[in-house]
Amino acid sequence: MSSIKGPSSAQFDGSSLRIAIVHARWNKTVIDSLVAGAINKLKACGVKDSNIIVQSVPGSFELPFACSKMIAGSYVQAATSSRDLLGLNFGGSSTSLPSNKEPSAPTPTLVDMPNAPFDAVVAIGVLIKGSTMHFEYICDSVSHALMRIQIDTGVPVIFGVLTALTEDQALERAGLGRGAEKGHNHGEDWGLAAVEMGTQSKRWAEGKFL
Ligand code: DLZ
Repeated sequence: MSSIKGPSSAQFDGSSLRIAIVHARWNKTVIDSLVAGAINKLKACGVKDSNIIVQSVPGSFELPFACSKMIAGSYVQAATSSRDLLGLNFGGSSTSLPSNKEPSAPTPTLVDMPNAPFDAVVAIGVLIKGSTMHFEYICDSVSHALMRIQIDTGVPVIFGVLTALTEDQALERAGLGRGAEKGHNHGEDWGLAAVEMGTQSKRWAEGKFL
């Protein structure tokens, strides 16, 4: 009998979204497949290559810190870009304007800002239980921290952390199962979730509830 698990499908247009992926490097084979799955679905939803930013950290424990810094950094990048587009950046100073230049009218929404803040971040890690309590501590702290970051920043953080009891469990959840059944690549679901949450959070923030 086929499984009833998983989300029902919904189609969202990602062409105006900027999405970050931050992944751990522990358990690389599984990570690579999950990251590829997420990127494939982002692109299938129309997210532009140039709007998919991928960064890595050593292990899953570093994911929350990286998400937090990257979200904050994307606002700095966006502010810098909009100053540049408005012609307000001259030689690194945004306060001193050359005498022959009038400041442009502040119309950043009319231009295509190359470095907009991230609409969603996908945090990808693979934790595989060992013989100590290390696994439990990291699973617990990372999941709580990622939840806190999305609530505190208002930017959706997709929980792409596998918490597997065995290597086989991890492989199967990345579509790399060793048996006849390869399993399903959960990275694909995370890419779709990023586009949905990025789109919806923008709409909800504008008071649009269709
Ligand atoms: C140390 C460690 C261990 C034992 N296992 C994993 C793992 O299965 N998955 C993972 O992403 N990271 C692991 N790490 C590394 C920690 O997440 C972290 O990078 C280090 O403790 C340094 O802070």
